[in-house]
Amino acid sequence: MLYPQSSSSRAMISLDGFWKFAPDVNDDGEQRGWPLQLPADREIGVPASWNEQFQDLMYFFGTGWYEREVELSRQLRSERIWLRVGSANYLSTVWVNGTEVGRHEGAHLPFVFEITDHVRWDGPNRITIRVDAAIAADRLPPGDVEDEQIVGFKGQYPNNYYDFFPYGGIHRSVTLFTTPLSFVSDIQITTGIDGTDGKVKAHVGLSEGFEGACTVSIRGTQCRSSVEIGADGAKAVFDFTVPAARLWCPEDPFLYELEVRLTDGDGQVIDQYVQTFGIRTVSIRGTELLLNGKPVFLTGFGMHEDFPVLGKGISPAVIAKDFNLLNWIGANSVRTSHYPYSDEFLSYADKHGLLVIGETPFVGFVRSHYQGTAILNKAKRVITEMIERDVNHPCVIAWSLANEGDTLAPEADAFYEALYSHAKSLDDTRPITIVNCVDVEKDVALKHYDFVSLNRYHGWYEQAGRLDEGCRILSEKLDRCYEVLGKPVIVTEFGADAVAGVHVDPPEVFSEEYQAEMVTRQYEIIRQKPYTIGAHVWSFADFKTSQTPSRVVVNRKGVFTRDRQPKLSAHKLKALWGRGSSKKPSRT
Ligand code: GCB
Repeated sequence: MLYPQSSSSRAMISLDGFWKFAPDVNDDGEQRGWPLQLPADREIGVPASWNEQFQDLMYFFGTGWYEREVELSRQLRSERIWLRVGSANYLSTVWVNGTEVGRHEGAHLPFVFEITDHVRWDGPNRITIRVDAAIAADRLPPGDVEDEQIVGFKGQYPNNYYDFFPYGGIHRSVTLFTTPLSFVSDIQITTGIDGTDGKVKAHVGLSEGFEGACTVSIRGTQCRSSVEIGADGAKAVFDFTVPAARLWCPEDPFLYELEVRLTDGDGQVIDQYVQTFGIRTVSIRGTELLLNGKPVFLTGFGMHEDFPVLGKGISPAVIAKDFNLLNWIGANSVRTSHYPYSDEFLSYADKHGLLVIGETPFVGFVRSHYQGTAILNKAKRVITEMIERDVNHPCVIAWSLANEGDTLAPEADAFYEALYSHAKSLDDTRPITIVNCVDVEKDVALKHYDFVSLNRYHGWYEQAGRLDEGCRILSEKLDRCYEVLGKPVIVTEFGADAVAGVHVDPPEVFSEEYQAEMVTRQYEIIRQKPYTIGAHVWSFADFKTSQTPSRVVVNRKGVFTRDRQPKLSAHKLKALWGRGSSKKPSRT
């Protein structure tokens, strides 16, 4: 799916700002005619979760309705009109002027509906969006799972089961955009390297019925090619060689621009779309992760899209701040725990050279999810949406298809193998992993994946307060993991809660000193292992969770506070990573 863009052939109108809002406490808004007129007495900010904008909505996990009006310029009358929602948690239904135009399931990926036939040109258009944020076992991520199946997070409030707050609402931008009648509908770019040449393959999708020329060029190079498209052709493939290519990497995140132009028989430009991309390769060789053929060690964090008041709503300022801090501390990578992040985050990462493991929203699958095909099919659909959206981002170097599912259950074997093959069939240019938190010797799923991701809390959930013992056990468990699986390992989570301002010497749990000592010591243990490809501290910043005795209002494992102030651990990691220990010791 192409990100909306304004160009000589396309217009964009942002619908971000204030929308009328009504909580649908009895879930009967539709019967009461809300698609035609919302009886809203309040206005709410979009994009942002509804929960922190009004106190009475903090613990509202039902259905919320949004409405706003927009008038369109007559100049757009000959165009096709589309409505795009960057993301909304969880089930969305959209009406335009009272007519339903589409529904989408899923909290973290965009959806687009064509609304051309429902738009009026003689007055305001009413856009209504219903967002059902209920927590349920068959949603992704699943919540309210049958009690006996739950391993952790039992009895928390609300009962979402995964460890982040189940915020509701429209979390990413809402945009109206236009395309011409015939238009570029899809671009997928893959790249390779041959000596100093870059190899670029572009698959270009076109809307049905286009007849004319499709010309593709790479700006700033001699690469240019054109094909004639007949009425039956909806896809064209282009191969280019870029001599002396500038390879995308963290030190030089150079982005090329691929321009697609559609022209009619008279040579008039009908549509134009520019897609950025980077020329780079990612692979696993033995125990190494290679970027452009060179080993790279991932240093950084698992994080969350989470900020006070915004909840899970995106803000360019928060993205800029987070990247500033990632750069300050010396991190080269993050995992989008535990769901696909915004397009805007990934585009920023492309430009600033941050390496990203892109994760699905499959957190904490339990045995019942592996029965039948309903969840499997739903999960495959999400993987498809995620890969189609993100495939052109050079920053995304790997996919993580699940976090901490029950991978001991025998049924998990076939389930995770099916997820792996599905993702590989859509993208064979990136390594794929799942994140494990159980005994690797009994794990039935990891063997299907290209590298192993481990979440380990020795010195916190286990060996709490006993860091020497925790460090020793972590080291032994890592070695055992490599012995059993023989695959490269990244520790995707290790860390401790620290309440900012709590100081204890000698270090004790919940103090800044304990967290700082734990993450720096364990980081060094992980880095020294010859088979590791990365170490991600959990977590980048404190984040909101459900209420439970183990959480002091928020999860405090951030090395930054929720409002992004550094704890002692942030200073210690900065010193460590700044001294060059974000690299592997050389293998001689
Ligand atoms: C984990 C989960 C993460 C939690 C973290 C914790 O293993 O993957 O979502 O937030 O532990 O702090 O308990």
